[in-house]
Amino acid sequence: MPKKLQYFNIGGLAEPIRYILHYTKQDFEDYRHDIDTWPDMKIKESLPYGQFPIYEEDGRVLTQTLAIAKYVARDTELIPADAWQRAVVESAVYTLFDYWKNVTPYFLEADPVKKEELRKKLFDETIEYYFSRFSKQLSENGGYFNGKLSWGEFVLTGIVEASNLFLKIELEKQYPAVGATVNNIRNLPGVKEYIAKRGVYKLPAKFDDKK
Ligand SMILES: N[C@@H](CCC(=O)N[C@@H](CS)C(=O)NCC(=O)O)C(=O)O
Repeated sequence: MPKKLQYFNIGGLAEPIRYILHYTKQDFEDYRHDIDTWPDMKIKESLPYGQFPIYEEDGRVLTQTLAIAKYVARDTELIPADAWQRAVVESAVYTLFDYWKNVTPYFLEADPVKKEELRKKLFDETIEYYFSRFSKQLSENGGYFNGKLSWGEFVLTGIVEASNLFLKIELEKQYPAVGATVNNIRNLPGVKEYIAKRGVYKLPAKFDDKK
């Protein structure tokens, strides 16, 4: 049974999974739903928890970005052999998602006053809080979370790219150590060719408040 990843026609949370699948040379169906016409309630109600990404293999369905990313990286050098090192990478990806949980309420907020409050906190505090720390950890560990390429740097790259797209910023420029790691991932064999083929993502119109 072929592997299938379902998400929207943007990078978002699926992109680190796509990167890992391409880097590790796994064939999969990269099924993309149109984000502009979402929600399709029939499809949404058919999903285990109503959201993407979902990953299917052998008739089984897996939800949650981090569970999927770790699963598709299994049996490769992207999962550290040592239990402590595995935990350090997991700690990094959970922290990346702690950061990301501050971003989604901002771009989903429709009320301009509430949105402005969220924007201020995000841009004045949250980004710097997390990214100064990610930068430090990467700088102290040779450009990786724990001294060696792992699935954690793929997740970092996806979260940085999604932040750039949805917040209209360039985190790589603000945080050069993060930029160096992201650049490294984007140039890995398999990932590089995939990026060249898929082109540049555009911010979906419904999330563009023209600011
Ligand atoms: N914790 C979940 C979050 C999934 C999630 O937020 N998915 C969003 C896209 S990034 C979604 O499907 N949104 C559409 C909806 O909720 O209808 C994960 O990491 O997979």
